[in-house]
Amino acid sequence: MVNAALGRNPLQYDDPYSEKIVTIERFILDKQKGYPGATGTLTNILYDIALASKIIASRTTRAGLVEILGSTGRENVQGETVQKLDEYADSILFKLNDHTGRVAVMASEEHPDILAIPEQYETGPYVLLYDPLDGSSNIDVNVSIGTIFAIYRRKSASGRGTLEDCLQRGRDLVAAGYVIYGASTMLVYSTGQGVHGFTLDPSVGEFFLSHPNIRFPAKPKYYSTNQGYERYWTEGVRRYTEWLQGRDGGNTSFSLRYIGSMVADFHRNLLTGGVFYYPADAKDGTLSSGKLRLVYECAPMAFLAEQAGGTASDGANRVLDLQPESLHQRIPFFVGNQELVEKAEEFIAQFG
Ligand code: AHM
Ligand code: MG
Repeated sequence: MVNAALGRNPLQYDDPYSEKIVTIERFILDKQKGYPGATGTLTNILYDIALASKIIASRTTRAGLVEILGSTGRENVQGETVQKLDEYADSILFKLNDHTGRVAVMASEEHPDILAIPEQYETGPYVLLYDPLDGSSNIDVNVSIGTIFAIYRRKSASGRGTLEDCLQRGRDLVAAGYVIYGASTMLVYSTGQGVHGFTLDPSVGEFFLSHPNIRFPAKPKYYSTNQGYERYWTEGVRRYTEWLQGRDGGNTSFSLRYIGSMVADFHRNLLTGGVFYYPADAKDGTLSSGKLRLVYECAPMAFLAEQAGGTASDGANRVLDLQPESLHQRIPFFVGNQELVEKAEEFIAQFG
């Protein structure tokens, strides 16, 4: 039916997919056409991650109903209690990618060392790193959680992949993304051609393109941080926070939103504009490097941020330029609208 006032069909929008329903498979294949010579290997890894996230989503949405909820009583390499849903997500991601011949090696936030491809399977050209369930302290209280993934080309020539394959700079990422298990499940990813979001229709088990070409809005609204730790922060981070609140006499005034699941905090800020930070703190007496892991959490989110017109910093350096020294290395992390991240760097450079 034509909308007389607009003179056009009300279902027509300006994006190129307005007249068709685009599944994630179709979209990834369309994007692959932009890379002549592409073999489809990366495309298939992305399919497998989308499939893994559907399986994980089906469990997370039933978390209160099945035996899966609760702690296993064991601790992971960070000394945190591992919950069963973390283990489930971890094993699904591994099992969907270990036998395909597309991946040389994997690494997961839940394991201290790299995850070798089993001997009976062939290896492939890519490296897959993931945080299977980020924000896992929120599982038991029905708050959004997420999966983060990062894909690199292998550096080693052949055979089983190595630790060096896993310790690459974020600027060499081939693809990265996250899945948010929230009111709906969304997969957001980039292969370096912008950031695109897909929403899962659970009734048909399919992701549909819902957010093409996501960009940070020009006027950011939120800052997100665990302000309960303010007394452990450095002078620069405290003053930066006062600036965000307009308490330093300036005219800025951002609202505070903090979920405690980085994927969910990042996702909200990506859609509404804002900055997320988990800075260095002295909770344990000496100044730490923060909480978030460069390889599993910060580098992939930094890649997405830059692809969406934002940026990410450790307070002094571009995150995508950092060379990881170990798999579980933590860094202070500031990510979001470029001007807000740069402002944090200014305060830290001036006050420490
Ligand atoms: P996790 O990977 O063990 O879940 O930890 C990472 C999470 C982030 O999602 C979140 O931003 C942060 O931990 C919250 O930490 P805190 O409770 O100290 O604010
Ligand atoms: Mg995590």
